[in-house]
Amino acid sequence: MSKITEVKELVEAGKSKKVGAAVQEALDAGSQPGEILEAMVASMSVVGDKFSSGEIFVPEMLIAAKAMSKGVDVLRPLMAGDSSASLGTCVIGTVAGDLHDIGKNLVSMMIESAGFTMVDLGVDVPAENFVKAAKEHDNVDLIACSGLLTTTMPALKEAVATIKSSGLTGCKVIVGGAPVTPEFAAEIGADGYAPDAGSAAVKAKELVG
Ligand code: B1M
Repeated sequence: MSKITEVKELVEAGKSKKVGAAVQEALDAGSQPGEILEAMVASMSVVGDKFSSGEIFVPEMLIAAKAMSKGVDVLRPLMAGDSSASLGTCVIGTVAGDLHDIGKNLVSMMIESAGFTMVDLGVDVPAENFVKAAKEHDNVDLIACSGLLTTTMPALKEAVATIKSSGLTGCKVIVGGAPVTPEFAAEIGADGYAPDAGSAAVKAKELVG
């Protein structure tokens, strides 16, 4: 079995204690960090499909998510790009009612590696907390809101509306997450949308540059 396949299977099985070492072995065997990350993201899709079909339940999803986070911890230092550029500060969080953070963490890592200082508010972030954080920190030019559930899309809308009516002039808002489309992002008044972590970093630079 290739090392990447092993990582994929360990994440799917939620083997948190073994994933870090397997990721390191895959790297040592010559796999690229991006390749390993892609394999782990694919594992989470398998986990999601198994949940949808009733084969597994919430605890198994949670355990798999923890395992993926362990793998990401090993990759994080290798994915950090040239952060010598200072593009300002970005406040990021997953919107109210939503506990999914793996995608948000990847987006945060990529925006940081593009040259931003990140203020990560975590998950289940009330709309007004994005504004509060943006006012409390210096040079916040960007707020990034993640949402993974169709049921929390209204919370994304509320977050954007609250930020836009807060008097934070010049602060751009980017949104994303699996159920979010470019059309929805435009409809709720976001300045930007990105489908994945890599393009979120590109869009972040575009919006602020
Ligand atoms: Co949940 N969950 N979950 N879950 N979960 C999904 C999202 C789901 C699709 C599974 C399924 O049914 N197939 C489904 C949503 C269905 C829907 O809304 N239509 C679902 C559900 C239903 C639920 C619960 C309601 C289940 C229940 O309780 N009955 C519940 C809700 C809890 C809550 O949030 N209030 C729930 C709970 C959980 C856990 C807590 C157990 C766990 C999350 C743990 C954690 O995050 N620490 C979990 C997990 C792990 C998943 C799946 C399996 C994996 C999510 C993930 O991490 N993917 C997921 C199925 C799936 O995704 N296929 C699922 C990997 C990650 C890298 O991808 O997050 O999409 P993603 O991020 C991508 C892009 O979306 C994008 O870039 C990222 C990287 O490329 N992106 C952005 C994300 N944010 C962005 C922001 C941007 C730009 C791009 O700009 C700001």
